[in-house]
Amino acid sequence: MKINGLVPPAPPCTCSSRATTQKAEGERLRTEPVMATSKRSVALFVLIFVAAPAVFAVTDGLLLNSHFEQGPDKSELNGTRVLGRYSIPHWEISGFVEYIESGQQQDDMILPVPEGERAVRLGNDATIRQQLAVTRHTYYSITFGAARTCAQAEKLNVSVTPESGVLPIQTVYTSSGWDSYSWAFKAKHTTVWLSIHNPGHEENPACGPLIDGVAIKALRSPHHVKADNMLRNGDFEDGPYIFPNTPWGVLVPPITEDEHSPLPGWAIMSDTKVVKYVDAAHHAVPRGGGAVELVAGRECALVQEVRTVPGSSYRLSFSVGDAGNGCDGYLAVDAYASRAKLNVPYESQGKGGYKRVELEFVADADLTRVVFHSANYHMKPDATLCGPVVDDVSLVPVHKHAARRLRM
Ligand SMILES: [Ca+2]
Repeated sequence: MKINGLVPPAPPCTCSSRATTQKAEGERLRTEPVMATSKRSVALFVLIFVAAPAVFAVTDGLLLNSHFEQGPDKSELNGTRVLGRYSIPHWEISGFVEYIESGQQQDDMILPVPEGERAVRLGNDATIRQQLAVTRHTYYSITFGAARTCAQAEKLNVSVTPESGVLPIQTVYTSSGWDSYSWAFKAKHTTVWLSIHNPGHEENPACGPLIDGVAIKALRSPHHVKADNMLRNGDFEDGPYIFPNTPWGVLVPPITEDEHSPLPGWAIMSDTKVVKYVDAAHHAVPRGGGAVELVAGRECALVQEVRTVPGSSYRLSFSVGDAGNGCDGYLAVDAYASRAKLNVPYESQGKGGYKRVELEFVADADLTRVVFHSANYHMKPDATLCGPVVDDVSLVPVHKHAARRLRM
């Protein structure tokens, strides 16, 4: 369903967005999945292989040459610019694409490519794309690493025909300058092109974001519900792929269609800000493997709409905590359901922990919107945005037998 309109009015952001050119922390994954092999005859396979670029059969994980470690021949480069459409193995490019290695400079700025690594930069109207073999009608999330370079309001257009989404990447959420972004689609065909395109038109045609690392993960249907919870994916156990060696989670950008959300069931309401999906491997997560960190104050809300019976009572329960990532201080989450509102203060030491809270309300419509946002803006000591964590959200009907008996 499409969720229209925004939640409570948000004040302008008083925080500062920033781009840095420091080295990325941690090592990046270098393993590559095995290319698909056809079960048909070798001759047929060779014929297909020669006629078209290899189609990558999707399993959860990295795409082929996802970190661009295999680069173009020197003869296919003019400086850093990649000349040929097929010069980068397993990718097809168009427009002003640069092949960037660590240590390369632009003017007086060192591009934030980690030591020993390689990445591509998408200049004006540049596109990289790879063909994927997927399962029809299945939902998938895409995760990719991006770093903003010179332009202020950089955006990326991610598409799998016929769906596309424009992801704002102007705010930087890590001290390394690299963020992981997610996007989702439902496969309409068995073979699809995944494209990442910079729609920008800067004066300097080379100005544009760096891309490094592209992965895919099949998602559970956004319509899946458990017997004991009216909300879908209330425990956030289903979410986008997280690179095993990135300790900073994955950003989920604004998405008003919960049908195509990297967090199945949930919409992200904002103009340009995001929520962060965090995993138990790198964060303190209240329960299970995943949770959501509300990193953008009141400028971004996590929303789900659920069918309710007007006049009936419901109980919304959820956990509020911190991700154990140094985000300390007086955090708070504002929760809304129907006309009820609850402000949940949480004093964070930045080391992990959470508390359970409940909000009872009477539905006043047949669709009730459940909304969470951080009540304030917070920053970690490294000046990156952070906030409270929400997890384990449950909505159940409350049967008021006593009240009914009184009325009889
Ligand atoms: Ca969870």
